Amino acid sequence: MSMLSFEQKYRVRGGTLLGGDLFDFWAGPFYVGLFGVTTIFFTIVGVSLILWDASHGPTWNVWQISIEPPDVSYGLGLAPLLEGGNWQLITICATGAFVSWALREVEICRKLGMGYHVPIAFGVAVFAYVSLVVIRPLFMGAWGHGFPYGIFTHLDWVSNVGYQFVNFHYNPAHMIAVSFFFTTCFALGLHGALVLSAANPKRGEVSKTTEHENTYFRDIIGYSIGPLGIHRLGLFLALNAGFWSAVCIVISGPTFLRTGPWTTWWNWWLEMPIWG
Ligand code: 07D
Ligand code: 07D
Ligand code: U10
Repeated sequence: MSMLSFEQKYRVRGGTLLGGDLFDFWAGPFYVGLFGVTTIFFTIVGVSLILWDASHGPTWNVWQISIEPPDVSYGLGLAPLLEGGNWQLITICATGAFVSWALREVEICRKLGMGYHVPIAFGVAVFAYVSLVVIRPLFMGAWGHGFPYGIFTHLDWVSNVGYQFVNFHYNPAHMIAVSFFFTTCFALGLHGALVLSAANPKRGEVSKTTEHENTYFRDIIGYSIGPLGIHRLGLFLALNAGFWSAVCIVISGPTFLRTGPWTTWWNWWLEMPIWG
């Protein structure tokens, strides 16, 4: 079957969430859709604002360009464009583009009659971003608590915020998130290695299947989670990594949560009445 007729089979009308047939077509390999148009719109406006802000100096060095959020003294109000107002508009564009992208993913799932797993997974990444630049700043009463949009300056922000809590490693949700990230890598390493070792043997050798994969893990640890199970586990691990990241930063700072330096947070253990 030629690639073109193969693709025709999947290029079905309908499944859109909004706008009916409007934009229900493909441009080359890309499905467009209303949310493709809104993605492109927010991306063009957002990138133009970054370039316009950068054009006011001090540098065109891509590693050093940085769009700073407003000073905390502006609270939750609007700031002048070159004093953080651009950061506010770029944040709206970025959120608009990410949400549009997720909705375009949903429309493609509906066209193909597939589950919504991919948009849900991307939704967790968007949630982590929104937790950094919307939810936490709202809880803390100032947009100035968002991170600056620059390659190196956003690293400075992570380090500075980390040290504001003395040792960010003591944040229990950060511990959970880090452990999920490590476990995700571990699981993907095992899965990639196992599938390649069975399905992609040396020239001339017969390719093995799922039964060999199952048997390998039964032989070594007495249990195999199975070919579908490993993908469920992978998704679970990865989504939790993103989710607990969002939690770990949202609980760092808002005063009503009373989470001071993370090092002293653990005093609850020492202060338990059971020690006498
Ligand atoms: C490989 C998929 C492709 C995506 C890529 C990123 C841009 C930015 C913008 C010039 C895995 C494309 C980059 C569009 C260009 C301008 C203004 C995904 C893959 C290749 N970070 N971060 C990076 C973002 C945050 C942190 C690299 C984005 C938080 C640390 C890249 C966001 C915190 C380190 C980047 C974001 C944080 C990085 C590689 C948004 C906590 C590094 C990313 C929208 C999460 C690493 C110089 C990568 C590095 C790095 C992008 C948010 C921490 C520039 C878009 C505030 C500690 N981050 N980051 O491979 O080398 O992701 O930095 O939230 O060490 Mg970051
Ligand atoms: C936010 C990215 C969302 C991206 C989106 C898509 C485009 C399009 C286009 C390519 C969440 C963007 C797409 C722009 C691109 C094209 C075409 C992902 C996001 C929507 N930490 N720490 C984390 C570790 C320390 C600190 C998370 C490890 C220090 C702070 C993770 C270590 C201190 C914050 C993590 C370590 C410190 C974090 C990041 C080790 C500093 C956060 C992952 C080994 C002194 C951040 C929500 C993440 C967070 C975060 C890991 C060390 C501070 C769990 C492994 C002790 C302040 N750290 N950290 O969140 O939770 O991804 O953010 O030392 O804010 Mg940490
Ligand atoms: C997985 C898997 C599996 C596979 C897989 C994969 C997971 C089962 C079967 C997939 C994995 C891989 C391929 C591995 C590599 C992937 C990574 C390492 C992840 C990181 C990925 C990247 C870094 C690549 C990123 C690339 C991107 C995001 C593509 C960029 C493309 C675009 C920006 C275009 C998007 C298209 C849109 C939005 C809609 C269509 C639009 C156009 C074509 C542009 C023209 C616009 C129009 C026609 C609309 C009109 C627009 C208007 C009117 C707006 C105008 C507005 C103005 C203001 C002017 O598990 O195994 O194997 O493969």
